[in-house]
Amino acid sequence: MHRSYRITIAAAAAVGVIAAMAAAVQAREPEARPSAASACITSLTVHTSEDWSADGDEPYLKGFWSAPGSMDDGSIAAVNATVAVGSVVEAWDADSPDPDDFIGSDAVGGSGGTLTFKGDDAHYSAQYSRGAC
Ligand SMILES: [Ca+2]
Ligand SMILES: [Ca+2]
Ligand SMILES: [Ca+2]
Repeated sequence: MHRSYRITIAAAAAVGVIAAMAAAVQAREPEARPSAASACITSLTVHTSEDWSADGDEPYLKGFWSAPGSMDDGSIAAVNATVAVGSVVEAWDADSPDPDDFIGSDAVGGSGGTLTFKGDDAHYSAQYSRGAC
């Protein structure tokens, strides 16, 4: 009688721990949800520059990122910007004094991938992954 009483206590304690763990998992879920609708643009690559100058282009992603300097063919720059899934990203080459050049736009998908920007005889791409940066 004494032994079975102790086993019951242990079982009740184990159930209590499992219930607490389940509650903790449920409590975390609402925080994880918004990142499912976000993506992280990790890098931008200039495959073919628009400018003919030796330095290459001065790329920017309209509204949230500019290259730290000029980028010639084959250059890769870190971006690390969080964007919403479904948003359309525009890539431009900054020029002065003549107007900036629109290279292209692409939409951010839900599972990561590559944004492709092709126009004005130039070609850029950007890598992105699922979730916020
Ligand atoms: Ca240009
Ligand atoms: Ca330029
Ligand atoms: Ca121009």
